[in-house]
Amino acid sequence: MISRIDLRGDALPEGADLRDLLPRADFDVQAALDKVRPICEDVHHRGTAALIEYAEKFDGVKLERVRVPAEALNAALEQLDPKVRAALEESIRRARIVHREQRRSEHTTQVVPGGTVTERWVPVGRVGLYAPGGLSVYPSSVIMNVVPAQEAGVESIALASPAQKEFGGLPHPTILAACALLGVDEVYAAGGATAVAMFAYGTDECAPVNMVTGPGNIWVAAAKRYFTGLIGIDTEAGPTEIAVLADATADPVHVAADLISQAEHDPLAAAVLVTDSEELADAVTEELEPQVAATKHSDDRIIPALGGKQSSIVLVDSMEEGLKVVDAYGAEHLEIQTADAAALARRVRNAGAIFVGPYAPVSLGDYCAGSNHVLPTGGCACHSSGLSVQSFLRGIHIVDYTREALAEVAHHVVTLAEAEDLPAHGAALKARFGWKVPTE
Ligand code: HSO
Ligand code: ZN
Repeated sequence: MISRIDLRGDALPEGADLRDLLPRADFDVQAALDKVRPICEDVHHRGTAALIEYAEKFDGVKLERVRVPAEALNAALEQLDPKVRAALEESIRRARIVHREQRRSEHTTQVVPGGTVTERWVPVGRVGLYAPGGLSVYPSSVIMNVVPAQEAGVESIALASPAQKEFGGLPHPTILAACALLGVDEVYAAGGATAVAMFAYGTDECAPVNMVTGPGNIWVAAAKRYFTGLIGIDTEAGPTEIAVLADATADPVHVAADLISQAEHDPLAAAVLVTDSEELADAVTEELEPQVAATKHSDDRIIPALGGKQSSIVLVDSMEEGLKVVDAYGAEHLEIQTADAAALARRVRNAGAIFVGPYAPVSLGDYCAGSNHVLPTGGCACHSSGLSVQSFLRGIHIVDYTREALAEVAHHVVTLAEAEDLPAHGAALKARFGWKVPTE
């Protein structure tokens, strides 16, 4: 069901050579761009009419309009199962606790007497958040997008999720209920690339946004790439990934359950176990069989995900080597189930989020840890972070110098301007001092 890669014996290769030995899904966003480009441009030119046509083509439903009426949001909240409501509320409460702490305050640095640089943090004005609704429907992703945007102070928040045929062309009612719980009232029934195009270009119903965030399929990732530069985006999200770094002390029942938990998302999802214990590898392989057989999405998603080239059990000589492997892999989610899990976790450099010890499964982070579950995939954890308040803030430098402070440094500015053959830059300084460079 799951392949093995044996890296024991020889010394591990470094950097890209090591990365090339590790499993990863083919996720060719560049190729998807060619299909997405005409769709985005069609939405640009025909707006709502194009969105309605694409909803019919891709979601099989004929919409009257794309904007979800307020009554539908209220009705979804009223009809929400009280147990689900309580769980969503707890998820929101915990996410707020963590994300509120991420707010940044203004900071002024005195560079020299009379010369200061202040960094002011200003929220993005208007954002478009995306909640998928294809293979699965994730109201939890509504929370993970909306809470950091709200805590950052974003004033205008819109959310899109695909139209669902069985709900009369509205997004899934639990998505709508989550929006209502969070106080988001601008919601659109739009999916995939068409939703990103609606946000980027705007339509008669939806004002254009400054930034789009949220997970999605390859079409969403391609559309985000297409609009990079015109609008801000978070990282491009690919199929979900779990890596587990485990030693002989790990419980194979837990490890198998956690690998399966993320394989459940998508046939392209990746589940990787890195271990120095062949006994654990064998026990996990054995344990996967009954657990996969007993769960709901085994045939359509879990078996293809675990059996795909993106998933594997990687055997290493030691936990030191295991650490190198997980760093080279840069998992979206990394669980550490070892004797010294907390100490090892502090040494990891590349991961979207790290889950420490036997009682922090990824599923906890997906819903109720307080952490964010919109995380970098595909190795992007080596340069990007998950969604946070910081994603929705811009730092603006405010430069304030007195005449004396400027005079003190003017000759250096003029020298650098001349070295770059930009004499007018220097002249902007000289003009303030009778066209002479003040000497030290
Ligand atoms: N594990 C997914 C998020 C999610 N899980 C939503 C359940 N619902 C990507 O981090
Ligand atoms: Zn998940």
